[in-house]
Amino acid sequence: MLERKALESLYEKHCKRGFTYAYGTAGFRYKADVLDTVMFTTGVLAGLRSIYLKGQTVGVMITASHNPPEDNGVKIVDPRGEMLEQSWEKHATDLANSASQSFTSFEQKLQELIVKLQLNSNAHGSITVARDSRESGPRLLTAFKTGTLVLPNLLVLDHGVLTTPQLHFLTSKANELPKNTSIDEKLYYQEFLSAWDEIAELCGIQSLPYALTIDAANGVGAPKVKEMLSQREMFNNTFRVVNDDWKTPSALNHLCGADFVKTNQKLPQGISNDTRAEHINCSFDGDADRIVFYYCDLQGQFQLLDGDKMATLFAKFFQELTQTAHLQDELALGVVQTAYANGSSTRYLEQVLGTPVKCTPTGVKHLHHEAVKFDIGIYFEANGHGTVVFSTKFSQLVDQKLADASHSTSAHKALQILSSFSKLINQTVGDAISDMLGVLAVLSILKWSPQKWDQEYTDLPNKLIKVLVPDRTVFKTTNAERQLVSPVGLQDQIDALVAKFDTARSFVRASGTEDAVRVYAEAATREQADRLASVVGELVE
Ligand code: 16G
Ligand code: ZN
Repeated sequence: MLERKALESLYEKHCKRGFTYAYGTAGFRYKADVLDTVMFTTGVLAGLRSIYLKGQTVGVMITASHNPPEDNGVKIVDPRGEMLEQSWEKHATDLANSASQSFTSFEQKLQELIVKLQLNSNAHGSITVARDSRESGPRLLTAFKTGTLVLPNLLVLDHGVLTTPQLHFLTSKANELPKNTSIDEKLYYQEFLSAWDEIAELCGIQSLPYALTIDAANGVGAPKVKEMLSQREMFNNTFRVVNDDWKTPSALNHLCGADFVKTNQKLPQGISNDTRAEHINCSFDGDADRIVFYYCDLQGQFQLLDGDKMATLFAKFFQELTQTAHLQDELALGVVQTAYANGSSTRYLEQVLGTPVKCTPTGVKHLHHEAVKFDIGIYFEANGHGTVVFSTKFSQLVDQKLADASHSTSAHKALQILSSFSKLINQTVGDAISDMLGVLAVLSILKWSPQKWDQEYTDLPNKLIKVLVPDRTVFKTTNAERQLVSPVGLQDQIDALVAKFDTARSFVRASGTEDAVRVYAEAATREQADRLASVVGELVE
C-alpha cells in the first residue's frame, strides 16, 4: 500500500468530513454533493473486494436509478454480476464513515480491514466501472478512481456511460471469458440479440406484433435501446423512443420513467392516449434496470401492466412450456414477490396457475436469493424490477433432452424455446431492455394483445403513500415486511382498521432509500383503498 504521506494526499483531494453514510438496499445513494468521500472509499473497497476474491473482476456502478437528477449513488457488483455479498456492506459503510471522520481514522480502519480479511494490499485486482447519464457522474468517477490508487496493483476498466444491467453483465463476462477478450457493450448486444434471433426463427416472429413506444426516462436507456434495436431490420418502423434526451441532465426521470408511471398510475409526458388496440408502451427507469408496460383501453383509460403482470405472464408461459416438454415434474418453477405484490396477482398464481409463491423483503438481493432456489425462479417487484433465473439443473436437463431425439416435435420445440429464453433473459439482474424483449417475445408467441395479457386477472385497487416521521428506524417489521413488531401495538391497530374494509390488506415499512415510512393499502374498491391508506397513514404519523 502507499506510504502515509501519499495516502493522505489522495484522501485530502476528495474527502470531506461530517456526513454519515449507510450502504442501503441499492448501495450508497444521496444528494450528489455529499458523495465524494464515499466514492473515494468505494474505490478502495472495490479494490479490496477484488483482492479478497483472488483478483476476480468486481463491478462498480455510479447511479441513482429513478431518483431526481441532483442525486447520485454507487453500488458494488460481485464477480458473477450479482449484488455485493451482504457481509461486505458493513465494511463499505464502516470505511466510508471512518473517512468522513478524519484521515487518521480512515487509515486505521483500512489497516484493520486488511488485517481482518488477511489481504495483501499489493496483490493484483481488477475493477470495471460505469456510470449513468447524471451531471455529477464524471466528478464522482474521478473521486472513485483516486480511491483505487490507494492499492497499487489495481486495473481499472472504465466503460463510460452504461445502463446498470449492462455493467452487471460485463462484470460477469470479464470473469467468464479468457483474459485477453475485449470486454465492451457490443458483447451485451450480441448476446441478447442472438437469443432474440433464435426465438424469432423458432417461432416464426417476423416483426413486432404491434407498435411499441419506449419512454426512456431521459436516461441512459435511450441511446442503448436505440443502438440495440437498430441492429435488426424487424424492429425498424415498429418502435419509437420518447423521453430520450439523456444529454439534458435536468430532464432525467422528470415527469416520465417507470417510477413516475407506476406511482402516479398515468401516462408519462410524451405519450398520448392511443386507443388503437395494436399499440403497447413501456417505461424504463433512469438506469434501465426496471420496466413497466401500459396501454390505453378503448375508452382511452390508462391501464398498467406492472412487475406483477410480468411475473404472472412469465409464470404462465414457462409453466406451459415445461408441460409440453414433459419437464413439469422435474423442474421446480416458482415466483418470488414482495409485500407490494397486488393480492390478485398472488391469488392468480396460487389458485389459477398453481404456482408456488414466496414473499421476501423489498430489494432485489432478497428476491434474487430466494428465486435461485427454484429451477425456474421468476422474481419481480411490483415496481417492475425483476428477472427470471434458471438453475444449472435446468440447463443440464434441457440440453440432455434436446440431445435425445426420442420425444415429439412439440416437446422438442418447447425445449428449444426454453433454452433460448434462458439466454434472452439477463439472469444477473433485472434489466429493462432484456425484460422488454422477453415480454415482447412471449406476447408474439402467444399472439396476445396487451388487453388479453391484462385480462388474466384484475388488480385490486391500491394506494401507496409516503409519511414523514421523526424517526423511521423505530418501524421494524417481520414476515417479509408484512407486519410491524415495533412500535409495539401499532400492528393490532392496523389490523383492526383493515378488518373494516373488504378484501383489504395494508402494511407499513420504513423506506430503505428515503427518510420516510411507506404505507400500502389495497381493497375491493378505489375509494376503500384510498381511505384505508389514509387512515393507516394517520395512525403512523
Ligand atoms: C431500491 C431497490 C428496489 C426497491 C427500492 C425500494 C435494488 C437494486 N433496488 O431501489 O428494488 O424497490 O429500493 O425503495 O435492490 P424503498 O425502500 O425506498 O421503498
Ligand atoms: Zn433503476
